[in-house]
Amino acid sequence: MRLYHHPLSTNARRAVMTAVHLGVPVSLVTVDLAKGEQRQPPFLKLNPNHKVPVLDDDGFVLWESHAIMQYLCDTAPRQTVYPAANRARADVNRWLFWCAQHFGPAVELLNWEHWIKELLGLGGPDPAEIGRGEGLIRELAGILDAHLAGRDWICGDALSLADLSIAAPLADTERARLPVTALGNLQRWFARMRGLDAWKKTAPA
Ligand SMILES: N[C@@H](CCC(=O)N[C@@H](CS)C(=O)NCC(=O)O)C(=O)O
Repeated sequence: MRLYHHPLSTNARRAVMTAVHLGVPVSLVTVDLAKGEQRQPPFLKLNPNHKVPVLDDDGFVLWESHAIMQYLCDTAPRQTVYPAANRARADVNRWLFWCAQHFGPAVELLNWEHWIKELLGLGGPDPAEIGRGEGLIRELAGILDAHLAGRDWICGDALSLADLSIAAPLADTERARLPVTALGNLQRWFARMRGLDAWKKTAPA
């Protein structure tokens, strides 16, 4: 399997972390986002949305990081991070959708305003957008922090795709200046995530 990624893409990192955690062998292919390789015809044929990650499993091409995480689990019969039981799986799915729909995009907004925009020569930060992003993160990270009170993991009593998904964008805490550092439950859980092999092995060089 080939997994197209970029080392600084936390959307790609959640898919790469899943592969590493499961021990599913993937060859990583770096897409040079700064040079716009994702908008060139060869990559657009794989993903018309011009985004990483993309998985190519012997010609079966899959985009969207959460779909890739779930697919990787389905190829690993003894995996434990995506439970089979209906309610346990629904609980994990709930957090994956929460991350895809709410948390991830709010982090992306602050990444964009604080450094990506400038890197691409598209101007400086917009204070109104920063205020909006910070408001979203305060609310969402507050919900996660409250949920993590007295828990080691987001779902049940073991690591799941929910943890891998939501930890990934937190790698940008400093660069995106996420207002999360005072949230004790969240920080304790995030320290646990940073201790995982899958986290350490996927850290950008
Ligand atoms: N919802 C997508 C988001 C992917 C995404 O936004 N990828 C970014 C990097 S973090 C990207 O490739 N951006 C390049 C572009 O939009 O041109 C997923 O979860 O896979």
